[in-house]
Amino acid sequence: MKRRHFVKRTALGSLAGLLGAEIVFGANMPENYDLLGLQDPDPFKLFGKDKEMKVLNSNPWNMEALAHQLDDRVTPNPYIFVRNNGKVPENINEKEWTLTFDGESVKEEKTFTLEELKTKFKQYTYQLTLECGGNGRREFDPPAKGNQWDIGAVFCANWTGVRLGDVLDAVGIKSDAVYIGYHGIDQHLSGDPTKASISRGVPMAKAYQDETLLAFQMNGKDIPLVHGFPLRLVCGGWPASASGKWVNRISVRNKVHDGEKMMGTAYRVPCNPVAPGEKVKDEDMCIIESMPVKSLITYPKTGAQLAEGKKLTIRGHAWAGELEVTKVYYSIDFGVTWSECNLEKPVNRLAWQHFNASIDFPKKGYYEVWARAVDANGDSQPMLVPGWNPKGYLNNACHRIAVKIV
Ligand SMILES: Nc1nc2c(c(=O)[nH]1)N[C@H]1C(S)=C(S)[C@@H](COP(=O)(O)O)O[C@H]1N2
Ligand SMILES: [Mo]
Repeated sequence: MKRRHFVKRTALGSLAGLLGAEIVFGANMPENYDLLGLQDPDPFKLFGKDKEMKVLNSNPWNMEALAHQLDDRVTPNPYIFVRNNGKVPENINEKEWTLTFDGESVKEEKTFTLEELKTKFKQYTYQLTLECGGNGRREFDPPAKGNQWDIGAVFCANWTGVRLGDVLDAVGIKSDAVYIGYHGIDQHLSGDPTKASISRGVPMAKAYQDETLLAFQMNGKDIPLVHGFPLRLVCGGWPASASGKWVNRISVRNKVHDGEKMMGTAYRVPCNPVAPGEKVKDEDMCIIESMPVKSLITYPKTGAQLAEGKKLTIRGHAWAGELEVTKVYYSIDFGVTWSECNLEKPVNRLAWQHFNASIDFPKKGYYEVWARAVDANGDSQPMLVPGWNPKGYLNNACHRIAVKIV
């Protein structure tokens, strides 16, 4: 991933600006020298991520997991995908952190310190699945612009915090409230302080769900900086873009929140299906709410080899936005026949569910194992990429792995 900048000695003057200091012995530098100070920082070290994570972009930082890295029941930090729209904040002082409630539909503006949030409200811990709306984007044809996520922009962690609903009650909300919008402190990529990198939100009904948290812990520890330290809004089951990182302000709105990336085509899909490549007017695009049913085979890793006559136990997770997953099936014959997997109940609403199956292969050779989940409404994952849309959201096609019996 490291980008190398071979430096020409003649460029010394402009380099001082990039490095923030004069290169004192610059005249001694060999021609076309690879200056350490100009190399990208190591994102794995920077964010505590596993070296196998796939970096999609360094400005802003975006990285995703491979399927087998998501094998844990609760995703540990090294495998949690990173999605930033702006710059990751630095030098956060947790002791001085405050959260302000404003907007047309608060009775009065109110500010809490982080300490007040932690001590004045009851704390809850839930496992919540967060998936980027654009997960799976790379499969759309014609292609959609944006991070070319494969399957790894999803995770399920333990989140500890207070219920947003409890805090909204303490603030006092007018009866005309329809939406909340979050504001985080991350700067826009341009560095322009008047621009927000992202400011999205959810309708009041979602804001008031038991599992919608203002969280200060992830997996039992302070939230890692890149995932929103010291305070994050967590709205499980909805596109992860609704879960604002580094939140310091929540606006209670008397209309659908119109913050950055709420309008136009951002995190929206055509209200009615369109043909691949079709132009869609902004007013015909609808906000994504609950994410569709999906599953991942996390063991074995694709490409696994197994001796003839042995059973293979596959396992993975399935999730369905606001809904529960009721069945997961697997197929080893390209979808001609399907067998049911064992499926566990979720630990709590909006947590992903675990499945496994013990598979017999009829003879030596190459196989693909497909998994297909079905939600409580009876909706199934499609085998192929579903509903093309201009921004490449909501690809919940079946996941598959290759297996060789030798
Ligand atoms: N403040 C802030 N919150 C944010 C974002 C961001 O750029 N800034 N990105 C959103 C998007 S698009 C996603 S998919 C998730 C990613 O969360 P993660 O980096 O913890 O995986 O955070 C959401 N919350
Ligand atoms: Mo996202």
